[in-house]
Amino acid sequence: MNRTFGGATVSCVRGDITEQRVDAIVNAANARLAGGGGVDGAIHRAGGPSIMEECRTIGGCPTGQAVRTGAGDLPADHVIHAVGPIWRGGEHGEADLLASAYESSLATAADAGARTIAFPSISTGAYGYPTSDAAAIAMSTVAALAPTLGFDKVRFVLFSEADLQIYQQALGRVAASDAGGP
Ligand code: AR6
Repeated sequence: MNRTFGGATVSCVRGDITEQRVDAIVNAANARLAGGGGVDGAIHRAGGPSIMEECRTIGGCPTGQAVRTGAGDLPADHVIHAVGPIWRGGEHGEADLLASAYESSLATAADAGARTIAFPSISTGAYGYPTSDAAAIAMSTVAALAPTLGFDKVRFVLFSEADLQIYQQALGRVAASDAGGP
């Protein structure tokens, strides 16, 4: 499923983020950039040790922000390590922090010259953010910002069929409101 906002085509696919041939892939990292499970574990395993070496040099990243490293053995050129919020019930600034993590990822990738980028579903695994709420924030943030930063393609890469459906619905809603529809 694809929708275009300005010059940026946003799509949702089911797959593994480590296999994406795009300029930049986004990691769902933690504030210490210390590695872990989920997407983070998969990226460091597939990309090799150079990514962690760069993460150690950078030292950390505040929640809601993102930093860039190379991509080691991965097919992408850059890894953008974004730190999403841990879900604590929704009244601790989680929505703003999640939007900020997407914004900072796009800005950091654009600074590095990226025009194509792949995102996982930040914060909805170990960090427990409800997926449909997170998908709505992800889509509206990307639809608003990706065209102004010169992106050609933004791909959401979902691990499960259920998550794919949720992200597709969110994309459809944002496209409808962008077009002035229902
Ligand atoms: N490709 C795409 N999506 C994936 C992949 C993959 N290879 N592997 C898992 N997912 P999570 P978070 C999905 O937990 O919630 C780590 O330990 C997964 O099914 O990776 O932001 C970090 O070090 C889920 O839908 O990220 C942090 O400590 C989504 O990616 C913490 O977890 C995000 O799940 C970050 O937690």
